Amino acid sequence: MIEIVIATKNRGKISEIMEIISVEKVRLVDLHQLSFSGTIEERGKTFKENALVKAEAVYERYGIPAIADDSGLCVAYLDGKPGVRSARFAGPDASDEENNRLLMKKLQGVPWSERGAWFMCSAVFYYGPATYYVTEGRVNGIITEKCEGEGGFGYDPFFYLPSLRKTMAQLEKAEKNRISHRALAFRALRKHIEEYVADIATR
Ligand code: ITT
Repeated sequence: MIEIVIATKNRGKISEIMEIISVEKVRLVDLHQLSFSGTIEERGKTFKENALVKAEAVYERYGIPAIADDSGLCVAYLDGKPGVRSARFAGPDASDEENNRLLMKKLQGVPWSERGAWFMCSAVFYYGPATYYVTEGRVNGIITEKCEGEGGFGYDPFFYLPSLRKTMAQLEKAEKNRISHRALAFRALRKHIEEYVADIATR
């Protein structure tokens, strides 16, 4: 088995990534299993930069290939914010509830037609010094005024998908993992991981 680390402690992401990129001959371990302590500073201006920082830091620490996800919500009315600061929108250790409350406050009274938003995800597979692949995924939606649904995490209960007539939190896990920004980014990344695994096997 080839071991690959998922360079995150976000349990919502871990469970989704595990399902999206299960690859034969690969054992995925997360940072909780490795008892990773410490923080990785996310100072980048883009999702890609931050995903790369996370994957590289974890690769350097453990010396095994790492995959990372940097993702967030971009709201048109807020000029693309919270964007890369999505996890810290309401403050450094903000909970999902606090972030959602701030989002509702900022969008109070904003009409439906101006509540367009999108989720972005950059995924990185880092498997050698300065050797990596980056992929991206995006999904468009509208920010609701009331939370609906119990699934997912983060901003999901407020992210409405017009084509499915449901919020992201109302989707079954498998359905979210078919259409989400993370699904799109990691499905594209999975091809590179499979090539890497096939390459190792022939050595
Ligand atoms: P790591 O850095 O350890 O990966 P994090 O939660 O800090 O975990 P990010 O910096 O990438 O991760 O911030 C992502 C935030 O964007 C996340 O906390 C949510 O608030 C939001 N987000 C990302 N993907 C989401 C999704 O699928 N559904 C709802 N909210 C999401």
